[in-house]
Amino acid sequence: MNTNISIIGVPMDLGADRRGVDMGPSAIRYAGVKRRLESIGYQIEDIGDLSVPTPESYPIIHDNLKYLDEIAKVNEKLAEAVDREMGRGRFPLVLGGDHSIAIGTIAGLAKHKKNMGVIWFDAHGDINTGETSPSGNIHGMSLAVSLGIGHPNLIHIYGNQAKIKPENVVIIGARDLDPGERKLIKQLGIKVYTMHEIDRLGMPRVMEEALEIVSRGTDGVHLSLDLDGLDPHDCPGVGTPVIGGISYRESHLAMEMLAEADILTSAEFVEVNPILDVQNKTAKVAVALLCSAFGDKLL
Ligand code: HAR
Ligand code: MN
Ligand code: MN
Ligand code: MN
Repeated sequence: MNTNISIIGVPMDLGADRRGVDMGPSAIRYAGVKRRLESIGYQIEDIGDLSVPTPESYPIIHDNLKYLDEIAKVNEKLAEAVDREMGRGRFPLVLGGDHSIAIGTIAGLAKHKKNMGVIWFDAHGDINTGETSPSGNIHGMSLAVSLGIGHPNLIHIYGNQAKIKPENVVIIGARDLDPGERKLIKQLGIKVYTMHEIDRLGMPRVMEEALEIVSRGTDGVHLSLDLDGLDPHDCPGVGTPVIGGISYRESHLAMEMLAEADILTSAEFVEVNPILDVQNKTAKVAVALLCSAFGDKLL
């Protein structure tokens, strides 16, 4: 594992309805992300937060793609930052912010990784388009956009083609998929481990299979971890909680197995909403998971 990590904060909340995820990067820093990673042997450079416009200062122009132009601009800047840190040989660790920032993270990574594996850990598929989205919130579209599907202003961010391929993606923890998302997932043949598969197979088997899929023939693996993938009992501080999620220990096991496989080349932790949280619990879980993903051992 690359021991030089660059933290990039993205206080983005234009992609989600509920305000508060803009405080996510700050909450995760407060929970000790730098200190904890340093204590297990990593060199951390925190490059700070990108600047993100305030929703109150801009009108919603497209109801089915809210804050399209503003989100596109921030993601362009994020892609540049990720590209730059990768170019410096560092591991980009992006802290959100709502999940629309995956568009920029993945676009930046795609400059360096032509055949990247992606683990999308989430209660949701985030594979809507402006046409299928029930909300118009772009955080529910970022996986589709990265696959080259969606509004031209989004899919053309920092490069023109699809940034990732469907056969290199696995979704883990899904339990709230919209009709249009189900259709697209089937069309593209994306491997999804819903809560049903996690219950039936158990997390060890799910991760063994998932790791095999994302590492087969790929040149790197990106972890896009939405904290709402976990059960709201353990992560109450998320904008769109869905009951019946991955447990605290199951999610740790997933991260530990990922660390053992030693394939991770970038990561982002998103959707932490301190306003809805209880004593920064969700940010603390994010930091604990992050440490497990970076190889922290229990003994
Ligand atoms: N599928 C719904 C939509 O597109 C809700 C998804 C958004 N929630 C998230 N993303 N936190 O994972 O509006
Ligand atoms: Mn416009
Ligand atoms: Mn998400
Ligand atoms: Mn989600």
